[in-house]
Amino acid sequence: MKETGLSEEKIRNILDDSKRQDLKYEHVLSSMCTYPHRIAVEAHMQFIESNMGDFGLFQGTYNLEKEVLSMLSHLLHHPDASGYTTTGGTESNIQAIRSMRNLFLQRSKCDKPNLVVPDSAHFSFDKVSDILDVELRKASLDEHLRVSIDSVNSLIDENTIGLVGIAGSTEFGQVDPIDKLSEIALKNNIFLHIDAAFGGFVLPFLEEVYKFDFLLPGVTSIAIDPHKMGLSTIPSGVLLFRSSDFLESLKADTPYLTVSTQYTLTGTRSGAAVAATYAVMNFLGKEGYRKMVSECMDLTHYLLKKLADMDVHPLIEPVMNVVALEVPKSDIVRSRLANEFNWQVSITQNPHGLRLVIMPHVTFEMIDSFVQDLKQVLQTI
Ligand code: 0PR
Repeated sequence: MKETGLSEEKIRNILDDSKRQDLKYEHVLSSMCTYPHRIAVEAHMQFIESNMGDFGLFQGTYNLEKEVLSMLSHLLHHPDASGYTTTGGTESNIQAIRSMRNLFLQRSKCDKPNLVVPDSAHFSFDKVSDILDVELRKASLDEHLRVSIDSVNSLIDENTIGLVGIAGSTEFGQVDPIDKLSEIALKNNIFLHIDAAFGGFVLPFLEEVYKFDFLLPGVTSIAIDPHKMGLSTIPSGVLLFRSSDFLESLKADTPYLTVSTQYTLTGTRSGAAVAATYAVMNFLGKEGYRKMVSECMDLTHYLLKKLADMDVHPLIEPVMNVVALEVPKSDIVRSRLANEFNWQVSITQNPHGLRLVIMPHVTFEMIDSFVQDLKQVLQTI
């Protein structure tokens, strides 16, 4: 830091310059985030100093958080759910598994607890394993890239604290057979966490019905991220538990704050993101999200039709607005698209493919132009 501060003008120039170096979403087909809704941005700015880590000081924001939790508990079919707003899917997954582990260890003696997750689980579960010292057992996928129930069953033993099911996998946008996972969890008397960080704001608004939430009796917790398809600002995740016992198992005493207990992983938490989520959910309503999801799906099908004309096909029929394509040498294709045409796409690992996420910032024009550029790359690969 310099001894004497810079002028406002100088700082603005530096910031403008840095902002110009950031990619515009108009070139991004790899991200699960997008421009937040303007009403979310407005609310975020209005509550910019609000700290949910000491919510006794910010009673108004705290009431907004309660409203957000209530709206999502209803959406996910369990009005009595308890939880809190997190920084996103990673924190929600850590806290969900931490509570499972704590409750499991309260009732059973066990040296090395393990957790069964699909092979398609987000890398946040590797962090979970490291932080919580819980062994991760990765179940294989079936030909539709959903977790194989036989594989899950084969990995469970007396030290298994629970299972994870994914409702919208990061790479493929696939939904695991959560009804079957729910039955297995109940049969074995273990917990079941659903990672709906991406799919939580998609599945309830699709025409086709997918059972993935608390309607299934074995589901004990759900992660759902407003900062992905919820159009809220970053950082905004939500973690919901079927019963308050889970939350209680995360309790820490905070005697000198305005509230004497905390259940969260972080201390200081953004109240701005809470207000943003409240604002956008109330502004759009279910109708607004249904329209947004339907537009993303129309674009997804438009893209697939154009790609089929070029003999490029998806690895699985997309369930949501995530497309994994069967493309040879996908890593080279990805870097050529970036270097020659300024497109950001990503790749899938297993099986290899080219991955596109059709977020609300994507337009028909973007797809036309991307497909044209992809065609050129594929002709010369
Ligand atoms: N669970 C699932 C299913 C996810 O897809 C993600 C993130 C997480 C958990 C973790 O969420 P947080 O990153 O909010 O903690 N999925 C995206 C991914 O890893 C996150 C992302 C978003 C990455 C935008 C890049 C990007 O530009 O691809």
